[in-house]
Amino acid sequence: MPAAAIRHDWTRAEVLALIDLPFADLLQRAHETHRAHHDANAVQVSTLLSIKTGGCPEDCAYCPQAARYSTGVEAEKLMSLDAVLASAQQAKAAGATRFCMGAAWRSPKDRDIPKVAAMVSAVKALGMETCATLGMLSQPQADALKQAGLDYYNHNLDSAPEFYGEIIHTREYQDRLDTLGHVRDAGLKTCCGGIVGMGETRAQRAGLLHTLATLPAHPQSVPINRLVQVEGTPLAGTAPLDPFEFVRMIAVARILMPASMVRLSAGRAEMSDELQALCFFAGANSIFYGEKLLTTGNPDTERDQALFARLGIHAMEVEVERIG
Ligand code: SAM
Ligand code: DTB
Ligand code: SF4
Repeated sequence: MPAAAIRHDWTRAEVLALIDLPFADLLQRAHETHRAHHDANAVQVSTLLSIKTGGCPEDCAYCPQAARYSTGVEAEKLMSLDAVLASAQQAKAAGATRFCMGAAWRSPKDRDIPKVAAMVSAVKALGMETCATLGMLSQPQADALKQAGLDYYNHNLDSAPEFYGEIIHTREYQDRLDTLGHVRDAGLKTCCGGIVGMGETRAQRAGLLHTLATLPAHPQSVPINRLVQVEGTPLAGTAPLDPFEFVRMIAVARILMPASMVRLSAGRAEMSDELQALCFFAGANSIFYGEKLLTTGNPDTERDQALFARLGIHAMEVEVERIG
């Protein structure tokens, strides 16, 4: 099947119609799209490291790192360059090709940028792709990180615009769109997605996907996180999402943004192997690999290696660029 044209003009109604399809119809369409654009048996493998943990001034209702919630996460200082480098070397030895450094900041201070830039350059020198997620960025900050060798910047929209206000009050949706603009203008690749399972409706999940798919450029990487419920956060105790709704989310992301990497992101530790296999079939082709996400657990590397072997999946060497 020839690869269909990549569209940026999806309507909300079209996205809703897709997410509402009978499950088998949706999966068939998603899988066909996946095969037209990707090796269906290759999965990109990234490792996350929290370079600055906890003590965050924001109030994101899902997040264990917000200072205002009692979650047991202690605030720490920015890690040393040596410690970050040692962790990246370990991730590379375990098979990761991309290293993503996360900081619990609302936005970095200008004086933090040279420190993170040094980490980026050192990780890049190992031959790994680099990614950072540090909160809101100004244009000069984005430019400086690009200069240091940063490949990707992760900044999520998190939810549909109309649901966002129920989850976060300390930062506007527009602030996120502005940062994404700075990231694109710096020539960085964008990693942008959201979280599901926060009590949103299916229509609101479609709203998030519609917003992502109608950005000026599709994010090269689209992380779909399933809420990891952490005791002490306002969202602890939220009714768990039907796993098939999660698969629908992956499938519609794949159809709307056919050339992007769709990441089966947070929440895998609580997923069965069968659910993950369904997500890969529906078009997920990227994961976080390694025992920890930022502060919460991820499947251990042996479990992931065994799952890949059972499914005949191989780790992608280096991501192929296909998106303009
Ligand atoms: N502080 C920066 C920011 O918020 O932009 C960067 C790090 S922040 C932890 C990155 C993303 O992790 C959030 O946007 C959210 O999508 C995801 N995240 C945080 N806590 C989560 C949780 N409990 N479950 C699922 N995803 C989560
Ligand atoms: C993303 O979309 N998910 C990752 C990464 N980007 C930074 C973070 C998941 C965090 C899960 C909760 C935690 O471990 O603290
Ligand atoms: Fe802070 Fe990021 Fe957590 Fe929000 S998601 S509380 S900004 S670390």
